[in-house]
Amino acid sequence: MVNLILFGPPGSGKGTQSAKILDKYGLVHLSTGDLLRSERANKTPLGLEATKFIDQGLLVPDEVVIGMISTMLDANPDARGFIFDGFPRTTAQAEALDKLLALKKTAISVVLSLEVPEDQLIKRLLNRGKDSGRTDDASEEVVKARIVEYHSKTAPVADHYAKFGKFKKIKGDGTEAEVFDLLCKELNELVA
Ligand code: B4P
Repeated sequence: MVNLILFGPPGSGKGTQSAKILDKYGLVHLSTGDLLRSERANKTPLGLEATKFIDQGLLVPDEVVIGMISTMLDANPDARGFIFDGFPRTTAQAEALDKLLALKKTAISVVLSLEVPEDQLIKRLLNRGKDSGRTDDASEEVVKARIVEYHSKTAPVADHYAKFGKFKKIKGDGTEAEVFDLLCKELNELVA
């Protein structure tokens, strides 16, 4: 079983590259961002609660996203592996994920971190905000708040997996195809 965490700051291309990896490797895609947006679109109590955080560029509370991931793991008992996109975003989420996977007698295979300079992240997100309708891409203020949140709460997740020798940086500021090629080089070795 191959379990990949696609890691990186907001706008680094996690969602974009996940879509390409799914097509090629047939892993199950678990994006907490997509799951939260779907809850929000359906106006569920969880979605309405999450909206308050997302609109300010803040992370949604750990217990909410950990619960969603736990449900999705149980819902896919026959998966040959998972891509975790946008999760874990805190050390508490990483510890919870490790435990959930251990219960299923598996573990994270590798964390691939998309490295993109901050000015490009801001440009990409504001550009997407022009027509995505995403409130968290709508203003420079909220985009910058997301990047601050990333540095304070998400960046430490890198150390958590580096301790186990599972963390690898990938140059994320090339074209989508160039970044995908770099990711495939890593994944081909794992999947073979
Ligand atoms: P996410 O949905 O995870 O979104 P993201 O970080 O904005 O995007 P991503 O890195 O996937 O970038 P993308 O490929 O789309 O999170 C949204 C919010 O949900 C969070 O802020 C938080 O509030 C909440 N949330 C989610 N997970 C959570 C968790 N675990 N805990 C707590 N809260 C959580 O690319 C961005 C743009 O760049 C696109 O327009 C794309 O076309 C462009 N792009 C991509 N690759 C490019 C390239 N190589 N060159 C040029 N442009 C590129």
